[in-house]
Amino acid sequence: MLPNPLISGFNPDPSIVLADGAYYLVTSTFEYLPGIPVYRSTDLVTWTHIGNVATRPGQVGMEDVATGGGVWAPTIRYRDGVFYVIVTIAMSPRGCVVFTATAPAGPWSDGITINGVGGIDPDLAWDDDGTAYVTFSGLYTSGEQMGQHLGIQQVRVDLAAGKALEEPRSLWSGTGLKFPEAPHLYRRGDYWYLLIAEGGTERGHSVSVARGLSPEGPFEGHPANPVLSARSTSRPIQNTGHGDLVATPDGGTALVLLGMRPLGMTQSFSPLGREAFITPVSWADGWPQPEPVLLAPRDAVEEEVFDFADSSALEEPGWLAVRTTPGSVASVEGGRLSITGRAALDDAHPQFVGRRQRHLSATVSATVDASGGTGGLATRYNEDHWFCLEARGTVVTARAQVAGLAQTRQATVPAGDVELRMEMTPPPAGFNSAAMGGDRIRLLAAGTLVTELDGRYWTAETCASFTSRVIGLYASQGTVRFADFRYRGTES
Ligand code: 6LW
Repeated sequence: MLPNPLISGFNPDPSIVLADGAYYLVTSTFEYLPGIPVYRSTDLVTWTHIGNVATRPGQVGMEDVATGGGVWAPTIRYRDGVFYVIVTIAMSPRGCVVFTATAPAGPWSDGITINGVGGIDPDLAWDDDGTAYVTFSGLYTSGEQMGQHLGIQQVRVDLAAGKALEEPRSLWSGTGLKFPEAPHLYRRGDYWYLLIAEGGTERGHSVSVARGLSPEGPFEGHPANPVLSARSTSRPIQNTGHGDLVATPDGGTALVLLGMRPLGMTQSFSPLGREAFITPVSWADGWPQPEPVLLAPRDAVEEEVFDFADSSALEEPGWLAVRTTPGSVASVEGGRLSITGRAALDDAHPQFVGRRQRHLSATVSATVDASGGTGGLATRYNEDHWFCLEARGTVVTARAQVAGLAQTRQATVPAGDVELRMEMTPPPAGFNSAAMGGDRIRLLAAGTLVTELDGRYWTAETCASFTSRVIGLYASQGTVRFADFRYRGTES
């Protein structure tokens, strides 16, 4: 059985391609940079984060993008020795962009905008004669219905010139559930298959499929659509949808897709937001049938230690910053990471560098020297939802920010280096009030508990967020120096 989550933490909208015996998987990153992580595997089990598509701010133009805008739902494809990533840079003038690379670890091209694609979730496919099709979720882009869905649409495109060769044609609208989106188009045997998501990315999320004899349709829906959904079930993986099909090493088919791991009872909360999962697919009467998505956690303890002895530490591809690159927020020198603060964590441009929380049980710590400024360790969803341990001289303040309102607790610590630590664990099982909440969060300074939090306030549901938890280091004023950033996570 393949592990699930396949790639844990902030990794929504997965898209996958098999090229020369290796799998490459990309996910959405919204307002974070670098954008679009590229994960590589040869067996679908062990994955390495080999690089990112958008490593230069100019590729995505997101300096002032709205929270939740930015990089939405990339599709990765491979043709004639070239990797293609097509993606919507939402709420940005860049629109629908195609990036190319010959090496998937990068560097990737500056990207070319494809004019004439009015919507989100673009897919790229080629007919035998080389005609390139962009199939996407059509949206009204102006007027009173702006933002409403128009169903799945398609245009033939000239990739080199960056333009649609026709007005969008409507292909299919799914079964009538809300938000038909996330289309992917494939050829298999005599048929072209159009796989989509519908029902919205929340608990109603579903996968539906249609087929036709031409990439342009007409498409006929599967009689038993949606072919996959976890809605109204007690499965531990919910929100399953937004999938991409791929051939498995044993000659079968699998679907990679997004899902969530809600904690709690009937109302439930997902600290890690939308993660990447996988499920086997069988074929019957020429239709794909994905199996329900089952939990199969990896049992290893994963540990990462950054002592910042290596001045290139921030080039490791898992570091993230908000609307800018990690290297423009922090610098590594003399065994320390330094951040000079200009803004608080509720600013759209915080001086923050962090990494994905990837396990429901995780401990993250850092040693902080706040003799020259104010800063510390923070976990963020967005500007309005974060918590932190903020050091300033010998005072450590725990701040919990929800919907823009803050609660604080203070502790006094000895002068000099202080260890700040966050511990997250799932709630206890059982029929009690603790089991109804989110994960348990303990915030410690110099080994002493400063406060405990109910993690439900930093979940995809409560934050109404497309993103997930990112944990890291920040400064809001002066220069704060950090050593020894540690992440330790386990699912057991
Ligand atoms: C994405 C849409 C969706 O574009 O959420 O789950 C949007 N699906 O397909 C943002 O990730």
